[in-house]
Formats: sequence, C-alpha cells, structure tokens
Amino acid sequence: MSRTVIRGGLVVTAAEETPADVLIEDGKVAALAAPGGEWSQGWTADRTIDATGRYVIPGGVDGHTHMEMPFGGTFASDTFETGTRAAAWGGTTTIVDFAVQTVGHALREGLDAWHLKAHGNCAIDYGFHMILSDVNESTLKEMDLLVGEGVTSFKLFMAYPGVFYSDDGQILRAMQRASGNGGLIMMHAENGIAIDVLVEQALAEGRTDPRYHGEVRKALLESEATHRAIQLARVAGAPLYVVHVSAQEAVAELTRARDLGLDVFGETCPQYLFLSTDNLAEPDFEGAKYVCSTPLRPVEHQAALWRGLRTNDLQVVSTDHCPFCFTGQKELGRGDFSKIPNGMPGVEHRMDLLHQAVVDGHISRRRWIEIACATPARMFGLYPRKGTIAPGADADIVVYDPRARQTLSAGTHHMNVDYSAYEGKQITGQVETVLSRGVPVIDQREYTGRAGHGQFLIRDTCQYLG
Ligand code: DUC
Ligand code: ZN
Ligand code: ZN
Repeated sequence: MSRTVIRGGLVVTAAEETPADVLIEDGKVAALAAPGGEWSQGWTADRTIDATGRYVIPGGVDGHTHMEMPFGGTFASDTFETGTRAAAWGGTTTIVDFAVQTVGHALREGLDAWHLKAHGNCAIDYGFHMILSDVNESTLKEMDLLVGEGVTSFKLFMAYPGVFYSDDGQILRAMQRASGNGGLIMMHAENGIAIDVLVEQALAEGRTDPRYHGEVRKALLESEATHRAIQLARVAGAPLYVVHVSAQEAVAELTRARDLGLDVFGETCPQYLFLSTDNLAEPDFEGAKYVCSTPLRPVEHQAALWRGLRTNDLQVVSTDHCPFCFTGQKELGRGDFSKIPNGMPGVEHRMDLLHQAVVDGHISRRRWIEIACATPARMFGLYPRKGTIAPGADADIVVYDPRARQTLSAGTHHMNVDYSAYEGKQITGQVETVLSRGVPVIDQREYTGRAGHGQFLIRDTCQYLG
C-alpha cells in the first residue's frame, strides 16, 4: 500500500477551512486530522509533503474544455496530451471535454472518436459531455445509452446555423428526453439566426475587424436565447445549465428563473470576468486573440457576473478552453471577423485567476473552491469522488502557495498556443504540488506526470438538483 501525508497546511473545501494533516492511501483520501496531533503523528508514509503556510485544496474540476476540437476550418491547438498537462500545471485535475456529433452521423461515432483522441494521452482524469448537432429520433434514443455509459450531459447550440444549430423543436425534444433519462442539457444560448443577419450586414458595410465580432453578437441576443431556453426547459420539465454566460442581461434571466425556484444553472468563464471588449478592439488584428462566443462584453458586465457568482445565480466557473494560435489560425479571419476561429486558451489559469479574485475581494476562499471544484463535480455527477477533500475521495489535491507571485505569459505557460490572453498579468498565488489520485503530476513546480495516467470518468447524473 502506498501512503502519502500532507502536513501543516490549511485545508480549504467548499464547506470549511481547517488546519489539518491529510493521509492518502492508495490514491484515496484516508483521513484528516488535527495538525501535529497524536493521531496524525502516528501516521507513517512513503512520502511526506510539508504544506506549512500553504493551502491544501481539491484539484480543480474544469467542466468545459475543447481539446482538438474541429472548428472554423481548423482544430483547437491543444491535444488531450498538451491540454491536460497544462491543466495539471494550473492545479486542475479533472476536465470534462465535449465530444462532437457530426451532422448525419451517430452520437456513438462522435463519442468513439473522442475516446480515441483521449485514451492513453491524458495526464489527469477526464469525462465527456456530448454535443448534439443533429437531434432526431435515432439520436434521441442514443442519449439514453450515453447516460448509461457515464456521458450524462448534452450540449445544444442556439447559435451557429448550419454547423451545430438546433431549432426550438429539436431543443424541446432533447429536453424532454433528458427529463426522462436524467441527462443535463447544457445550452449555448445566443440567437444565431439573428446574429448571422447582423454578421452579413456588418461585412457588407466593410466592418470586418475583430471588434465587430463582439458588436454583432449582441447581449440582447444572448439574453433572448437564455430566456427562450429557460421557457423550453420549463415546458419539458428538465433542468438547464447555460454555458459561458457573459451578458448582465443573461444573468438577469437566470436570476429570475432561480427566484421562481427552477433548476436553472449558469456558468461563466475567467475571460468574461477579467477581459472585455477593450481587448477585442486591440489594433493590428490583435483583437482576434479574444474572439470567442459568447463574446467578451463591455467592462460594466463584469460586476454583474461577480455578483452572480456571489449570490449563486451563477454556480460554476469553467474555461471553455478552445485555443487557436494567432499565427496561422486566428489569422484565417484577417479581413473577415466571421472567419476567425472562435475560442480562447485558459485551462491553465482558471484556479490562479480565481485565487486572484479572492485576493481582490470578489469572492471568499471557500467560494473559490465551490465554483471551481465542488459545484462542477456535483453538477456533472463526480461528487464526492472529485471536488472535495474527504475520506473516500480521490486524492486529487493541490498544495497552493497563496503568497507566491507570478506573471502570466505565453513565454512561460504550458498550453500549446502562441499567445496568452493574460500576457503580463500579475497574480498572487501559485500551484506548488499537484496529486492526481495520490500520484504527483506536479512536484514542487516540476512536471512529473505522464500521458496515460488520466482515466476516463464514468459520471453519475447531475447531483445539484433541487
Ligand atoms: N464558443 C467558442 O468560443 N469556441 C468553441 C465553441 C463555442 O461555443
Ligand atoms: Zn458554446
Ligand atoms: Zn465551449
């Protein structure tokens, strides 16, 4: 039996903060005990980690990534190997990535393809959601099978007509199916039909720079779609999880639904909390680095997102990690913003940026762990195996130095992308050591993981209802 003890740290979970020693046996948390007390002094171990002056926190759970995603005529630049290694560097020990159904093909084909991409390549554990691009009788039946295999959530798009788009009837049918089989519908809520009209008009008028990507994808078209998705979910009697919420008007729709007691949930991402349309307007096509959908919003929207996170009208912060290199990928859209591949890198920086939010006073330490670890684990059926530090949980643990200082930069990050969306940003706090099921993957800021350590996670249905 292998045993590790982490001594002297402040254990922070969503529920509490306690100075405690942590005993790990065979990849699982075995016990927590008062630091230096008689009981924990008696623990023998193969390895002791000194966490004095450090936080001992659950590994991050990033519920929204797109490794190797085909999009906009190219592929997201992180593979499962490079992307999960970068995640580990940033203290994330679980990702839930989106397997993609191609129109005209079975869900099974898409899911198999994602298993092939990920299997043997991941440094940390991973699960899958399924993107439904084509809701029909046969894919509706397949949803039931996938829920049985631990793929318990399904993303639908109200945007991207001709690619991933589902109409209201398809959405309603998928929601009805999910209400019967326990699946969770995740919604990309933007009115893509209206957006495409505005895109065409902008391009015809010569408005081709990256900043127009933000202008045509209007906040009102996000809130309209959010409202419609909520009503459809009510009609179907299904819970709803709205991904990458960026507009304050969309937060208001979620708040209203939650005030009615509905099982409606919202996720936002660090880019919406820390970046804005000012970035999209950067000159010399640099704004392309920040093109993602939903788009970045004017800086005033950030306050509504932080408030939503504090009031639990927003429950989760994921990254929507979908990186494209500036050279050769983002550049596909020079002279036509609609050809810029949509997506931003971020899987490595979520835990640090949210710790910075603790330092800045936006959220508490426990709320940091709740929105980044515990709630995504519950939302996606992984709790308490992931998302907490408690006897029986997987020993996915981060030793975090809250006083270290770092500067985010493409020169030092580990994601396979040639720019940083946060170039030069100073952060207080840094990951020191990361265990995945008790195995060090980052050890005192050295990478000690290996491709293939990460295992596929068969997920339960949503544990956050009611
Ligand atoms: N939004 C992005 O920015 N990228 C991938 C897909 C999406 O919905
Ligand atoms: Zn989306
Ligand atoms: Zn996404």
